[in-house]
Amino acid sequence: MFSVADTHRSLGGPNSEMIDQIEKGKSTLERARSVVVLTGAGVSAESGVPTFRGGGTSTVWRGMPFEQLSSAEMVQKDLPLVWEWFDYRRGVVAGCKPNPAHEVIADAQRSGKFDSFTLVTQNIDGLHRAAGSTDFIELHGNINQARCLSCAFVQDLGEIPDDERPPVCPKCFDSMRPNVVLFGEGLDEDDLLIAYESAAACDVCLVVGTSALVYPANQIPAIARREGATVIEVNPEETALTSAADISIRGAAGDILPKIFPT
Ligand code: BV8
Repeated sequence: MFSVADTHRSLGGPNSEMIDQIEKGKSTLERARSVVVLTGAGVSAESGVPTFRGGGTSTVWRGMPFEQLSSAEMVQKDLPLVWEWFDYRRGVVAGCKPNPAHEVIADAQRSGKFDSFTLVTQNIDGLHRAAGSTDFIELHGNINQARCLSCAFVQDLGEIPDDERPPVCPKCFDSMRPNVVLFGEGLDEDDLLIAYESAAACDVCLVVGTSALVYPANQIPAIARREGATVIEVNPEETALTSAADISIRGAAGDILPKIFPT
């Protein structure tokens, strides 16, 4: 009895390679005991959140590349502009909802099918939380929070009037900045250690929607591979990771993830 996949494969159609990769990804996850999922901006693309580098272009706003706007230097130079940039992006994200990729990842964590399931995201959009994921690592922080420049007190932006920019810390009255990791800033050491240790211990590292260009997040699949894990990539485009991935599925996260996670 032929399956569609067998038929396509036997005909050597244009998608036969992709069908093979999907089947391999699916069977790998079915056998997996310990999974790390690393997501980037691409996992939120189908929710309407713009990526940073998709399609070979880089995000520019008010004539400046996003790496310049989202930099430690800009916080020193022009904090009000940093707040305009992040308020603009919060406005874009506010209208976005999780897509099937976020939902499948949240379901997989809750399913109990894996002895260990660690989600690590580079995204600051909060859509994994909105989809029901819990206990995951937001390596680059969260767009919906502010942090005091002096005492590091963190407050939800929902508690701060939109016109209070920069927000004033309720504890020490200094100015607050977005609670995100900017270019040129170190990541939270504890978060990074957990992410690295999970990667070193997992048997499958699934990398979804990242160009794999940003350090140190891009070390996570490298550590997993070095310690013997199978690395699966899901991305419509080739990336800096593709040549090192064991399985590389050319496709959109919202389409592919429901096909490869065990139901
Ligand atoms: C640090 C928060 C040290 C802010 C972010 C030169 C060489 C190498 C490294 C460096 C260098 N110069 C500087 C560095 C270090 C720098 C870095 O890596 N720069 C890069 C650009 C070269 N890194 C840092 O500065 C980090 N800190 O190194 O600290 C240190 C230590 C101690 C003390 C001081 C310093 C901090 C990095 C964190 C920066 N903050 N975000 C904000 O959001 O504004 S990173 C930012 O990029 C976002 O978080 C984003 O998620 C992240 C990574 O990008 P991606 O997620 O991969 O997004 P991208 O658009 O690139 O790709 C999207 C992909 O999705 C594409 O491949 C596309 O094909 C795919 N896609 C599209 N649609 C879909 C899809 N996939 C699936 N389905 C779809 N439907």
